[in-house]
Amino acid sequence: MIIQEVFIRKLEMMMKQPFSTSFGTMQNRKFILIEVIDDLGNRGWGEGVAFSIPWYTEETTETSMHILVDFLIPLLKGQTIEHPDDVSKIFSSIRKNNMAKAAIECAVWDCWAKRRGITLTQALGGEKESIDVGISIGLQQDFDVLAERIDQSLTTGYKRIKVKIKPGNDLSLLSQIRERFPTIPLMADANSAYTLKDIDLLKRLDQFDLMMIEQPLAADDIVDHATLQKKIRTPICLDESILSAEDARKAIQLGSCGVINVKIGRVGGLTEAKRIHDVCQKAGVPVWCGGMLEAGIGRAHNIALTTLPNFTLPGDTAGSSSYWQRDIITPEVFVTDGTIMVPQSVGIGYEVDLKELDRHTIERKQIRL
Ligand code: OSB
Ligand code: MG
Repeated sequence: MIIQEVFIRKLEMMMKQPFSTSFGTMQNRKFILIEVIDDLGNRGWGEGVAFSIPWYTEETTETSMHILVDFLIPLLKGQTIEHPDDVSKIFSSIRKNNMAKAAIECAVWDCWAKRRGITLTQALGGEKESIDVGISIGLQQDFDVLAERIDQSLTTGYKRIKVKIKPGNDLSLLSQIRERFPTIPLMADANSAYTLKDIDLLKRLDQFDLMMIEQPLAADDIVDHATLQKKIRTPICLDESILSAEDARKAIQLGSCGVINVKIGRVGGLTEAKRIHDVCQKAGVPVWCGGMLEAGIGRAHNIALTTLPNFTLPGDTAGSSSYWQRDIITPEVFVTDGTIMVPQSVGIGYEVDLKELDRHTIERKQIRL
């Protein structure tokens, strides 16, 4: 397969509600969509998941655009791609910029699956016909609003509830949740808001029987996490700290975590996400698929990835309607009884709604290779 043409769009989509984490609040989602066309006219889609502000990782929508246009897409010129795994090798001279890499790599995976007439799930070696999912609920102004969101999510059947915590909004928040919902599968994500100085507070989180605590310490740390994990019973789940299968191997070897959150964008694409899955599977460490407030195309890639067997814990792939008035794919992603049916048609398995896409497009580029 040879990629002959790449269309890049920048979209701007307003989320139904703002989403707040320990690092900030997001509502106006600006992101990149990539469409590749191969030598037989097959098409594939990928979504860039970087935010407009570099507070989750150093990438932004604009840096992704720059890296894609000036470096990554030109590297594909004249390359014969036997398998989508080749893409990460072609990009190996470019350091990091994982979200930019993943955007185009995911488009190549979709295109390759369509060329072979198979689903993306089949292309990845996935096994599930449906996936169990959870939901991530951002920080709220007051507890009643949060409780109402949890209630709604339980009614939709979400298999676990993730809440965000930050210093000053942790122990009392979790004890209020546990008072109201004593036995629900619950976890908390700190997005790197603590340090080892907070060890006494972090130890006290054990009383809430959380499924795990996600990324309590620094984004670039696996050493302090190992120290912390020895002192708390709650399993640590690493998110920001894991950028590759090598990172996963080292974190597991050090005892820095009991669980890993895999995000396709954070790790540079589906090939690396699969490798992390495999490393964790061999080590007996369960994984789940994280989210980046994606629109439908990113969501579709997450669903396919989650069909791999070691994705044994419910991830953050909530239904389209949790984020968007109207998603850019048809059908939208629906969650019933906390599960999503894995689509059965070729590639990502959803149609892209071009009318809806055009409505949100604020920039276009076309590159012939
Ligand atoms: O840490 O997983 C995270 C959203 C934005 C940035 C980071 C994170 C999140 C979420 C929400 O937790 C995931 C989602 O619903 O897509
Ligand atoms: Mg997280």
